[in-house]
Amino acid sequence: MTELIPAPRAVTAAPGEVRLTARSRLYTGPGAEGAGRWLRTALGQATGLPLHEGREPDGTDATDGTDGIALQVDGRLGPEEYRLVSDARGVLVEGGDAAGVFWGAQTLRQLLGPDAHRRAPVRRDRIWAVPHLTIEDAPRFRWRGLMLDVARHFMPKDGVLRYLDLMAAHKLNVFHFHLTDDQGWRIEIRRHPRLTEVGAWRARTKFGHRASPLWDEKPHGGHYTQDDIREIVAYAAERHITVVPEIDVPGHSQAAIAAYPELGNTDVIDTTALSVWDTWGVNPNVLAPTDNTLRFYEEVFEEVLDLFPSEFVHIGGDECPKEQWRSSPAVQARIAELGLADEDALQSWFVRHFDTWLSARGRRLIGWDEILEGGLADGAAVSSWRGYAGGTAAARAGHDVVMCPEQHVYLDHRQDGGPDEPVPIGWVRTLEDVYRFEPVPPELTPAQAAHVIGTQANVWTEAMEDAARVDYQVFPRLAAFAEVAWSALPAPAERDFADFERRTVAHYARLDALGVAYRPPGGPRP
Ligand code: TNX
Repeated sequence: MTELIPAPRAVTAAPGEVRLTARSRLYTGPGAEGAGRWLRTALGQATGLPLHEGREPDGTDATDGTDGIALQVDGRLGPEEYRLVSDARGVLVEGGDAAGVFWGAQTLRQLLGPDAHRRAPVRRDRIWAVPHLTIEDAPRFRWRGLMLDVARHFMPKDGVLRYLDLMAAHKLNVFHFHLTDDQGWRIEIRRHPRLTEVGAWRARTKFGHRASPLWDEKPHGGHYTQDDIREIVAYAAERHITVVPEIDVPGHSQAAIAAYPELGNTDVIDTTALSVWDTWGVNPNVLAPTDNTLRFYEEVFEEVLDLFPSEFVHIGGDECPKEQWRSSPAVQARIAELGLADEDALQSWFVRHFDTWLSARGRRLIGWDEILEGGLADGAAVSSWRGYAGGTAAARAGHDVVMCPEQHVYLDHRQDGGPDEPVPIGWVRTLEDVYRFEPVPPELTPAQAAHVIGTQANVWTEAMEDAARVDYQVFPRLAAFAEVAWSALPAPAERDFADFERRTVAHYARLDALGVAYRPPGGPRP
């Protein structure tokens, strides 16, 4: 039962076990109440055990018997660090902070076996046992991210909440929420209602070729209301997950231009004729860098900041073709007026504008690595997606970096070269490839490497129409990614993939209990 994923730093096993029974109590010390609430609900529904609060009237721990659980904060441990001790006194989880206790509670659920991941008890007579052991554990990175693209295919709110649960089960703590793109705008903005009235729906989807199951003539869409977003953010926070919103500018903006044609380059094309884009790729219809556009997006970001308390706000910045800017007299006049060298400098100016704007509001800007072109504002951070180069350059220049190179951790890419993969796009990225992904380039000095604040797996959903398809692409590779992000693994060539694979047997059983439609180890079922 100690086939944990992600692997903890150290496990010391001992003979014996703690058995949870109807008499078992759950004690939550100061600062551990949130983890206690989560654990009582999770284990309560799976086991049917009441896990009554174990606090004595005088406030002391009542789990000094033989079968209780105690959750406590111990300030001597570091951030997110935890220690789990199961012995004759019961199970004690101590965390350096509330998050540490929560990660320890997640480990405890894994120790109780796959059925502890169900939502109702399946066997009343079963014994819930935690082997006697001591676990010491802490994360390698503070940013352990998953990006979900809900613009290409909308994921209804329930599916997002479920993903947050799955992230927490893998000790991932940053949910990068890709909310806008050419093919859809997914967040209600009160000041600009057409963003969702018009921008949240496209008439059809053309993918690949006409015979493809994803080439269809049916409308796709949906959006989250502001209350949905508040719920998602609060649900994530209870799981120690930060939601980082992304509003993609100045490229990937056709849905916004379809809703508000004045945002586009109106002297180059008739933007009133644009609709929400119905195919994939890099789109030439980008924002016009006018004062009106800046003001419009400041109003959008004002509402976004109100909804998302995250330190970082993602402004996209990727794949902004410059053709329209080159052929637009208005944009050329703007470049001259601002005294800029060229269109790249204009993009940089655009990004800097929002960097200053966000900094003035106590936030930090993060963007895809294209934002490095033309110079990056101090304090801004980079999501390095086109390989390591952008991230390496950014770290050397003193910028914080989240490593998410498409060659390694793009989970939309196929996991096998066989003809039966349901999403046959991109490079082949097997479970082992992901397991051997190393976020920190070896050429960085220790001081530069410290700027690699973490890593992130990205899930672009062009070819994933529903949650089952997303599950298939994401699992089991997210388990390998989680171990890369959390565990202090050795250099890629020295990683024990066979041991990881051995532990995936237990993990598949957990995923089954959680209802995850992962890719089976032998490949797709016919
Ligand atoms: C590149 S990664 C994109 C996305 C696509 C993805 C498909 C990035 C910043 N831009 O718009 O969905 O490739 O793999």
